[in-house]
Amino acid sequence: MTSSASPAHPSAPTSGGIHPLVDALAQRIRQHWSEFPELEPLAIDPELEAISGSLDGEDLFIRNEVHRCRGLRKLHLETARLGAGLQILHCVFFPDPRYDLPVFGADIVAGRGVVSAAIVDLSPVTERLPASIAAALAARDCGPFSQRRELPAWGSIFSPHVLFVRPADAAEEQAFIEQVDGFLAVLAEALAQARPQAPDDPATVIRLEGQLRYCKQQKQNDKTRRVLEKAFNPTWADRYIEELLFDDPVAP
Ligand code: BLA
Repeated sequence: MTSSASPAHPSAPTSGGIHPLVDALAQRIRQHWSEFPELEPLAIDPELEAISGSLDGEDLFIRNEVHRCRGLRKLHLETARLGAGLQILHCVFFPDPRYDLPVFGADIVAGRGVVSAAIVDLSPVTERLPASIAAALAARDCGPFSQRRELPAWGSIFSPHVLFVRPADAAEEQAFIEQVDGFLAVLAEALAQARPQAPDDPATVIRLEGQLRYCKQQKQNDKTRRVLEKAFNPTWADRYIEELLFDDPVAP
């Protein structure tokens, strides 16, 4: 193993060398969740909250923020620098299955100052998105992006409205932030309207299964696992993916 990782103080630096898109998008996401109903922090293992070390002489850190709110069982934002200049923003909001809400997901991967992947979606946990959400997403402006990317096979979990691009310049990076903003505004509106169903309602059970499928598919992304294995080690990567990134949802 070429890396060393040790828990750091939660105020450990998170901006030294971070890509401005990662920083700006993280700020925009925090701004949105601060207005979500009944937002509260979730407890997180201090060993996973802030991780810092070095890899091949480069700084390595991960910062994790985890909350819940009415309608969403887990809001997770990770910002990371994982060696070789690789910078990541990973964000998933998992719905409380009692509510008819989709999964919000956004991911940015930047290497040596160039963003290779920027993706955002509201992903269905049933056969299709709730009609009002689908209509709001269909009505939005799809942005100026010059380089759209093909989804991998496991990406069948995403909605028809998923945006997956390689932003070509600073203007397209800014446009990506505005796109994420648009998806979050649609989610915020759905959250404001949403009412819970019973934990044993068949619709709740179906949504729980849909969320489990979302996690299973995400875990097929070998690129995530490979990066974490290289920065830390396979056992640690496995625990991180299974316990924090895509832990199986439990019945409400
Ligand atoms: C791709 N994800 C990638 C890549 C890396 C990571 C290195 C390849 C970059 C590229 O194709 O240009 C790594 N992503 C990570 C790591 C974490 C992470 C280490 O989030 C976290 C610690 N991935 C997600 C989520 C989505 C997602 C929530 O975690 C979408 C909502 C998507 N990442 C995603 C997709 C690809 C990707 C679709 C492209 C995969 C491919 O082309 O095969």
